Parts: sequence; C-alpha cells; structure tokens
Amino acid sequence: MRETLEKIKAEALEALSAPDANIEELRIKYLGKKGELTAVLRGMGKLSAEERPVIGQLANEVRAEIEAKIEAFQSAAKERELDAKLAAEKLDVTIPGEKIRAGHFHPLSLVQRQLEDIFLGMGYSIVEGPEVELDYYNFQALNIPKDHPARDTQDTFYITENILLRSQTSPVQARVMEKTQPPIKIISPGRVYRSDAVDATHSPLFHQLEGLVIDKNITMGDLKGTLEMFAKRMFGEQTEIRFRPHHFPFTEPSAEVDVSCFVCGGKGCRLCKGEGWIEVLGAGMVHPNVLRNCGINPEVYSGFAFGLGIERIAMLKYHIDDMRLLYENDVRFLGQF
Ligand code: 2NM
Repeated sequence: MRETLEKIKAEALEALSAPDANIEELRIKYLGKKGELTAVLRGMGKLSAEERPVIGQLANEVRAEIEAKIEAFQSAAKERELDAKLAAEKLDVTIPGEKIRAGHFHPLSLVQRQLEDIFLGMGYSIVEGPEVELDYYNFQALNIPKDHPARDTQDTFYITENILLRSQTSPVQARVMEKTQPPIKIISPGRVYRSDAVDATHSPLFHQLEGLVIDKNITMGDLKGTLEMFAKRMFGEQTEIRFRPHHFPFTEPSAEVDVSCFVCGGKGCRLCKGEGWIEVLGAGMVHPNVLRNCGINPEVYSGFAFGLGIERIAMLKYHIDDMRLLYENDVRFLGQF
C-alpha cells in the first residue's frame, strides 16, 4: 500500500507538472470520490491496527501534496492570465494626448468686443435692434430726405415700400430716443446691408458700431474728448485725432474723423498712403430735426453721434487688404487671429 501511495503521488505530481495539464480532470482522477487515492483509503480496513495510522498519515500527506500542487498550478495560471490581461490593457500615460482644437472668436467679433469694452468703460450701454427695419426709422426719423441718394433702390435693399434691410444702425438709436428721455448714452453694434457689389472694400452685408450721447449741455468738445479717448484706447496712447468738415443729414455740424497713422506715427507710410492720417469715423452733433422727430426737445437737450465700420477697423488693425477674407471662413485665414 505504501508503494501504491508513493506511485500515486509520483504520477500525480508529474502529471501536474505538465504546463498544459487539464487540472480538473487530474483532480478527479487522483482526489475524486472514485479517484485513485480514495480507492486506497477504502482498502485501509484490511490493514493491521499498527499499519493503519501510518498509512493513513501517509495518505493524508499525499493528498495534501497533490492539493498543494493543484493550488500552485491554479495560482500560477491565474497569475499568467493576469499578466496577459495587464499586457493587453497596458496604458502608457506618458504618450502625449490628442490635442483638442479649440475654436476662437472671428476677427470681426474680436474687434467688436474690443470696441464694446472701450465704450462700456466710458459708461455706455449696448443696444440692439431689428435688421429688418421700417423706412421710417432708417431714413425719415433721421432727417434723410426723400431724394437722398442713400434711399435709392440702387443702394438700399427694400422688402416693400416701407420695409427694408437697415443700411445703418442709427434706426436703433432713433427707437431708443423715441422711447426714452435723456440722459442717453448708448452704442449700437450690428449688421447693416447695402446694395453694393462685392470687392476688396465692399460687401452687401457689413458691420457698424454707432454711438449716441444726449443730455443737457452736450457739446462738440464732449464729442472730441470721447473720440480722442476712443482712438487712444483702440490704436495706442500716442494716437491723435483730426476732424474734417463733412455733411451727414442727421448731424449738424458733421465731420469725418481721422486718426494719426499707428504704423508710421504720422510721417507717411504704405498703410496711410503717405497721408499720416487714416479715416476711421463719421460724427457730428445730432440734428435738431432728429431730436424733434424722436420726441426730444432740442431747446433743452443736445447730443453727439458717431459711426464706424467694424470691417474697416479690423482690416486696419490686422493689416487685411481684402474684405472678402473676413467672410470666406477659410480656417487658414481665421486661424491667424
Ligand atoms: C455716423 C456719422 C454721424 C449717427 C447719427 C445718429 C442719430 F441717430 F443720432 F441720428 N446715429 N448715428 C451718425 C452720425 C452716424 O456714421 C458714419
């Protein structure tokens, strides 16, 4: 019996050493109810009283060794499985991540926001209004006579006789004046429409920002101080401004406003075409007819207004020589801002 046990042990340990051993089959074969070891134990009844405990102990030792071997085999298998899993799921945290391509503001939005910041800093409020506008607010209220060239269907997009796409943002200001008594201190940025052929400096849709201040005792001096402050904030502290007489129907007196060239400082260069000055604004004192049309008494109140083209400012600031680049949405262009 001792030899049988030793044989079982040797056989079992050898079988369990094969790397491809079928562990469950071997467990049943050696340790199962109908297994070889059980068969030996069953035969123990025939043994003498002295032999029984010795063989019994040996049988237990053999069982324990086989069980230990099985356990070792299983834990080795588990470890191999885990190693394989870890290798398959390996994550190299040092590999650079995929860059997230964040979007950003369009150059026109950047300039509009900068303009808004400057005027918000001077206490202005931002107002918006309809792009589809009444002829009344776009022209009549603003003292633009029936025969003015701006009212020609060649220049303005009419929807009906009385409804049009606004050709300036001043109708927004006419609406504010009609609704509120002074003090008024507003800017109106937004889209405007004119029936122009597309070229390097024209587009049927472009953007304006107009400003309006109305209160008692507002003078041309206030207008000059405001625009000088604006010019320095926008183009640099060294910037100076120059007023040239002009005509607008809604202001009197009116002026075109230049800033000293921020590239050459006024000496004359390519940007200012040798002039030393660059035209950026239209401005003036609000015409008494406009105030009256909007329900404000010109004997009590006065005010100034100004207007600028956002595209023009953006083209100057970023040295863009063709306006069409601003609308084509080519990412090679937009990515530069
Ligand atoms: C400009 C130039 C001069 C202007 C006038 C008004 C209003 F509503 F008060 F009449 N708003 N904006 C104005 C004046 C606009 O743009 C070149």
